[in-house]
Amino acid sequence: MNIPRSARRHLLAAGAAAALTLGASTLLPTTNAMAATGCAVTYTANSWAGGFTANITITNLGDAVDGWTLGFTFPDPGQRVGQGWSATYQQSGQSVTARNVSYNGSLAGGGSTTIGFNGTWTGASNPSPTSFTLNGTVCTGSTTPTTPPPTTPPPTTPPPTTPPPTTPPPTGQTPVAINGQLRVCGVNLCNQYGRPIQLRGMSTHGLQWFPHCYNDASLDALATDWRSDLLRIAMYVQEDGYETNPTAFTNRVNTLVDEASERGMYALIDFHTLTPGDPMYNLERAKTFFANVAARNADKNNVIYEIANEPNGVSWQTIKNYAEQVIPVIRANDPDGIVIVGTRGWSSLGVSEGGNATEVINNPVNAANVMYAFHFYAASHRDSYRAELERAAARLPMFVTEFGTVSYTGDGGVDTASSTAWVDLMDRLKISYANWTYSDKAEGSAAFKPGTCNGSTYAGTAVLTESGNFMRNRIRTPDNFPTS
Ligand code: IDC
Repeated sequence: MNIPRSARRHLLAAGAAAALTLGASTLLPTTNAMAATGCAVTYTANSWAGGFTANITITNLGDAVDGWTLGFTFPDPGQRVGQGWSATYQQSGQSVTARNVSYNGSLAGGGSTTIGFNGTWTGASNPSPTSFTLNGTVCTGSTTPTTPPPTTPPPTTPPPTTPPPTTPPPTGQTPVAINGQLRVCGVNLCNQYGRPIQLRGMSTHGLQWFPHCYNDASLDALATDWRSDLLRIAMYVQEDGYETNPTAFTNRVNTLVDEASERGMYALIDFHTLTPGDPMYNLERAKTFFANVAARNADKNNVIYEIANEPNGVSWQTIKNYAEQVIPVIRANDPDGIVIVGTRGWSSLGVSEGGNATEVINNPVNAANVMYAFHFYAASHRDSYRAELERAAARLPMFVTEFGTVSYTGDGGVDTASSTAWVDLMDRLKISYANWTYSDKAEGSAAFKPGTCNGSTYAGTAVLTESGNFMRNRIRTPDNFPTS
């Protein structure tokens, strides 16, 4: 995709410290008028003809606030805020206000939050706003005249993304070099020649727990020894994941996308929601996250977006509503990236909650280039699940974004007979898959023996568990991708 784009970044910093020196015996005032205030704002816009996506990072340089309103003015009358995320927007003329939503209203001193919106513009250019206020305090530096505004972000405010790599795209016989930009055609995943393909690969474990398992040596082994087509990047949202540090987790995901790209593998970005099972709980986080990763990786041809790992305890209609709000954010930034939507009952097409695929077949997501996730654990899910996947795959584009050779707990012994039946089925139907997990956790589903990630050897079979051996044998079977 070649979106004409221009990126602008402005940093505006200021402090309006209500300086009051109080003696030790003075009663401390409790009114807000006495609070120190100040703010720094970075505004980044990716623009194309008539449209743009803006990301705004707000840093509170004053005392903690509970509830905030950001104000700014568009320089051009033709600029309009459209769909926003992580804030509630109002526009009157050229003036815009953005108010916090429930989860980001409390900003500690030094704390920051990122919000964003998709907008439109009609003038000769799309200039960025140059002045911002936070709860009425101007963020322009006017109250600190002796200190010129910094021209680079202070260390406490890292930019929301790392810059795209300058490494040239891979050439030769890697999966990405052969297949290029993928798209959904009918119920299939098709390559740049419009021919159905199957991608076979591995999923990371939670990035918050096993960061040391994803390094140059392990990813080299995945690409060249396992001959994997795909790396699924499992970014938990809860359980000490994304919600604890959105900037750090976003950067970590983007770095792993680059690592997969350098090795010619597809990168499947997994927004790993699990508990709570209602994806709407994370809607604003999803919009913020996907706006960022889609804009950052828009020019790549190997990125696939998985927007909700395993919805559970919610209706298909709720999942569909979520998807129809997140997909436009991705498409505004990366128009041709495939999006995979989780299904009811831990991505079982509803089967694990007593349903079946009919609810999706009769009421599909209203967007193009979309696939549906199916997950299974071979020791827990057998014939009835296989039958439903096969039935669904005749009507819907299916992608097994996660499965285990063991029980649904992620632990226990490998069920070789059931795992073989499953992988044979996926091969026959050309259903792409990622196996849980490329990690050394002491549990049956992990591919590596415990302690492997403390060393430097990942290739070969000496470091593998029974599950790892099984999966390596299946994944490294030659791909036979069509080339015309
Ligand atoms: C499991 C991990 C386990 C971890 C747990 C935390 O294997 O080490 O303690 O998550 O929530 C899924 C989920 C996936 C689970 C996996 C196994 O997508 O996060 O991983 N599983 O239980 N769905 C079905 C099974």
